Amino acid sequence: MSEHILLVEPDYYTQYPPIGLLKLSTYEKNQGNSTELIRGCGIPLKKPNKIFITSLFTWSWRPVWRAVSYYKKKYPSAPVYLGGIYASLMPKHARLSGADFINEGILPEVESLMPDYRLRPDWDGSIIFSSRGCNRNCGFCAVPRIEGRLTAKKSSIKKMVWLEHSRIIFFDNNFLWNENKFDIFEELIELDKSVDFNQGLDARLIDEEIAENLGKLKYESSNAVRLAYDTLGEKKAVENAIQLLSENNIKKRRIFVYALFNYEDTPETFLERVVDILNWGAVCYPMRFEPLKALEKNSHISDNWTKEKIEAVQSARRVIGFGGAFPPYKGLVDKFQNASNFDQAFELRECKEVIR
Ligand code: B12
Repeated sequence: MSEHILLVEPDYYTQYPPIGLLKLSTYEKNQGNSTELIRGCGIPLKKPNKIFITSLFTWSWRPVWRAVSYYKKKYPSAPVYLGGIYASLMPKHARLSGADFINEGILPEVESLMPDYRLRPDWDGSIIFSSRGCNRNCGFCAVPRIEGRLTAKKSSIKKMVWLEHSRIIFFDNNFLWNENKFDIFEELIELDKSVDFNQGLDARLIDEEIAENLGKLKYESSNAVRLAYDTLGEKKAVENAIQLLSENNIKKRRIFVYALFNYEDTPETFLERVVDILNWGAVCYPMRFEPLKALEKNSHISDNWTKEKIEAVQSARRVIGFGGAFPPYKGLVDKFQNASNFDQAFELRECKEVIR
């Protein structure tokens, strides 16, 4: 007998549709079941036989708990399944929500299915994992814990693109490690939709051939490619990648470089990376480290940092930055470059007009 499955996206802040649930919806429909998607605690059109709740950042656990207890109370006979990032990283904590089943990690059987975008007709972008996992084992990243080493390497993504969508968004953790990437580049060039490598590209893997392919793709307006400069050990690789991209049709000002801070760095080594990025002509996007199992956002302060110094970076992003980033505007470059130390670099005496 066919079942009705209620898919619940808890009402935390999110910029993307609940892609895991949309894949589960297709899976369930293929089994002859019906589905409906609800955000937060609402009233479904039909009484569900099963309830699937997803989760995202660990610090967004409260809305997840709220959803579990709301639906358990409303439909005591329907089992509640809880999956997603928080459930995978903190299964013991997630169990305390009262959910009947906790799903850790991904579900390989739904991974290659077209997400059921009919449930989100307002959304205009095909979200694709052309691979899962990552072969690097960076201590600040949760991916190896949830997904392991690079797996599920697709050589074609065409069938994962929804015809009506104008953009393609890759959630891959390390797109360039997939040996089938050139087949995917070919498809992307043919598809001619705008592309977003949402999680950034590994600068250490960018060579002439890859830069040439990246240069042939269409990107969204403000930024083209995102890279990361997490430690000073990556200096040469990031500089080289920016250079190669700029020789291949991608303007330096359209390259966003994430600079991790509040991890094992110090304020001074962070400043060195900020100055490097701006000197290379790219946009610097400071990225505050959050521990893998943080239950509160913005509360962790690493041994080398203080609350005041972190606040100085965040204020600078707000006051003299643009959209939280530092573009290589002359005033900004001069300010950071001429500072003799971190405190001077992030002091906010000048007004925004001077920086521009
Ligand atoms: C896209 C993304 C973003 C987007 C926003 C995502 C969004 N939805 O709004 C952007 C780029 C903005 C972003 C920002 C950040 N991100 Co981010 N991001 C991701 C990424 C790539 C995917 C997250 C996602 O949406 N997944 C959708 C999921 C749930 O769908 P799915 O994976 O297909 O689901 C499968 C399973 O989970 C399961 N499943 C899911 N739901 C359910 C339900 C049931 C019932 C069942 C049975 C199964 C199931 O089955 C599915 C199919 O296999 C992950 C890394 C990753 N590979 O997952 C990091 C990740 C979530 N981000 C992370 C971090 C640290 C950040 C930042 C803090 C970085 C920073 N320092 O600034 C910021 C914070 C932003 C904020 N708002 O607080 C960490 C989170 C760690 C944590 N403690 O929670 C992750 C894990 C990456 C990492 N490197 O460690 N991020």
